[in-house]
Amino acid sequence: MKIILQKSLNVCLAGTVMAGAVSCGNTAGKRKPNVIVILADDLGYGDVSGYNPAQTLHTPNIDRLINDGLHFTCGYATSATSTPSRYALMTGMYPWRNKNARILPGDAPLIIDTAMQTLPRMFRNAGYSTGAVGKWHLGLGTGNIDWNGHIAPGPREIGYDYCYIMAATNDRVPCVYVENNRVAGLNKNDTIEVSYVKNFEGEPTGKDNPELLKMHPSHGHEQSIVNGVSRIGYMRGGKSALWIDETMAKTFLDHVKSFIDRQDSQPFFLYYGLHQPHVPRLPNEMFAGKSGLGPRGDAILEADWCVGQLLDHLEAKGLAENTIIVFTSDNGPVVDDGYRDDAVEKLGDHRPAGALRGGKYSLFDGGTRVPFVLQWKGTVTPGTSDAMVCQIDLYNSFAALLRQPVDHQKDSRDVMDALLGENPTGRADLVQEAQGKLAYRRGHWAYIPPHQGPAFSKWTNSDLGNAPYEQLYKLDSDIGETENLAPTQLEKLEEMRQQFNDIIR
Ligand code: NG6
Ligand code: CA
Repeated sequence: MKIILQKSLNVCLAGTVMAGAVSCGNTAGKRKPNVIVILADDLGYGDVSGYNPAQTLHTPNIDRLINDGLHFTCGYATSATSTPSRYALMTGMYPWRNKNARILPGDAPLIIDTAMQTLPRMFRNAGYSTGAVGKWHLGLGTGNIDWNGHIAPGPREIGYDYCYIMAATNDRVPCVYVENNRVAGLNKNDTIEVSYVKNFEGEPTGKDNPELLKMHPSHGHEQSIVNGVSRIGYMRGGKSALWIDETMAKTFLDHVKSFIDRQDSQPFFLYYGLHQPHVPRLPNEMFAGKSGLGPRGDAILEADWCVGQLLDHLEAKGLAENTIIVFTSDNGPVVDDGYRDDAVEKLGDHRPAGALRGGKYSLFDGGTRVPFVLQWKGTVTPGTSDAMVCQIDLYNSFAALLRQPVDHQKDSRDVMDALLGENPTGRADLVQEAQGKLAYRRGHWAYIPPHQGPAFSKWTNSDLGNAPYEQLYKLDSDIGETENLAPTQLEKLEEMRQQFNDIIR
């Protein structure tokens, strides 16, 4: 298959570019493939039924991607939280090289240098039209944003032609959508004010006015109230533009579809940041009560529906075969992430991280090993791959596929042959990050250096991976990282420590 594929790409991509389309040998007018990256928020390795056929939660549409594509058993986010993980995806650089790549508040400045070569810019250079819809969480502006004016820099200033985003997370203010450089639908006289320091005079908060809440916090999340849910941060005004959590999925999906519908002669690259199943979990009534697992499970069903709607749309437009879809998640799963939403009570036998240890925020594999699927209908043979691939690799992998310069200064690796199912190994190693702390994976081995901090999070009820001693696990025989081999496998330990230090120093 490799030979056929390489040949077709050579013919195709080295062909004459005419009005943005590539003339492809005798298939004149055939275009470069469109590329869509769907990034779920806090979806775990065990949350997708295609990865765990025995589980009760069914994700039939993500399973469509799996059945018609290649799914990776060792697909990674770089980080166990959103901002750093998205930073790596967008830039191809390890987030721990940038001290600002930590969970950002909703009024944080953009943390990507606007002069940097980014994933969307790489696509743009290859002749693509680029769009970002959904969760952003990489900061906007340069500090002191005026939410009533021109909001920049943001996605458009790092390579996206179009964007329709939420600034940070669905539990952080401002609870409005930003379309290109403005708050969408904002009425002129309806001024928005945002603060992460203090409340605005006379405005209710979750802390002081719990009677106004339809969903109550379990920890944090007790500041401004929007749509009956108290959030992180304070905001006032902007009533004309406030989002409604229950229609957020449809809103983003509609903008995804209309972005696709607007495309003409150019191929497109679309980043689609799903907001589910991040807290607060308020899926549309279509999904309420449907999973039996409470709002977290229902939100996963809603995310799955979004994927199905997108696939149907591509099919209806005749784009199913010439579109590469990568589906993955920004970090591992969490059950209680700050709201009393029944996720713990209704979890039953469901294991969001599957057999992996830890979850969101963790240095164990459950923090960063996530569902990771690539579908390219008609080109990539469906199946399973054990190759290690990471979201950070999308930059150099797609650069190589599209005959753009591969940037060897980046931490991104060209693993396109693994992504297409032609190489069983993928990247040699990966530095994983959780809350600013690092761990290291090479081959089947996982190494966690000594870290200060709690071993266990009582808030999220999960292992964080901190220990005052070194940890070494052999993942092929111990996927759940239960037996620390550091005291016995001294040679391996020394090798792992050395290789890890060579990268981070
Ligand atoms: C934490 C929030 C959590 C979530 C997370 C970011 C509290 C107590 N916890 O600080 O709810 O918002 O930040 O999640 O406030 S992420 O997926 O965007 O990284
Ligand atoms: Ca996340």
